[in-house]
Amino acid sequence: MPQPPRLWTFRTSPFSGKVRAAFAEKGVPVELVEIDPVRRPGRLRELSPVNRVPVLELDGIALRESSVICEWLEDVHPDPPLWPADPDLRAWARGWAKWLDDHSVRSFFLGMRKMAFGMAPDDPEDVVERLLGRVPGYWEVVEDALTVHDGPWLAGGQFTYADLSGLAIAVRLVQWRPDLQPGADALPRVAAWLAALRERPSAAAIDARGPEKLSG
Ligand SMILES: N[C@@H](CCC(=O)N[C@@H](CS)C(=O)NCC(=O)O)C(=O)O
Repeated sequence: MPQPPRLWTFRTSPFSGKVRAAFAEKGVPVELVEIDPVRRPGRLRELSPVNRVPVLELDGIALRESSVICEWLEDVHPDPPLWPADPDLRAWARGWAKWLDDHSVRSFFLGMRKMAFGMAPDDPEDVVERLLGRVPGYWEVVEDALTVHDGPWLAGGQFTYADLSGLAIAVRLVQWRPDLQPGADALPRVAAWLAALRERPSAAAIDARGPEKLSG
């Protein structure tokens, strides 16, 4: 019997949260394997030599990189589609998914992680301020992006993986750093987009965790 897909994650990992939410958007059940991010179980490195999550363990293969796992999900469970059918719009949405992952999500979560768990020896003293200080400027970029297809989502009327890339930060921002939220007066589109993301039923997946924590 084929083994059901198992997703290795930890609750506060944004890239894991994106994948958990993608499964929720598709209505596809997935077994969560919760890891201790500080003392990672040895099995994780066997599945993925880079020792990072998320990892999707399938029958005989392990997939890593959140965007790649989402591509697998899209291929295997095409409905409802989470990319636009139009190739131009799809490429546009892919660009925003990547930009959000590489900039807003990375800066915010790396800054928060360094604040909570400490800096690396070679980090500049103000690394946390530098990382978190980029976030307000990123909201201005997203405000402009949201004007292109007239919302409510980045690609217009269809919710896509580009929006999913903003889901973890939308949820954690109000929990951890409400001061970094965009103001509704200055940046109405992005403020509305973040609020709409938090209203999505799949937003609950950002706080989901597996039944027991595996530790190394
Ligand atoms: N580009 C990767 C990033 C994965 C990643 O950085 N995962 C974090 C948790 S969100 C991690 O495991 N970090 C461990 C580390 O930095 O050692 C993806 O999208 O899956």
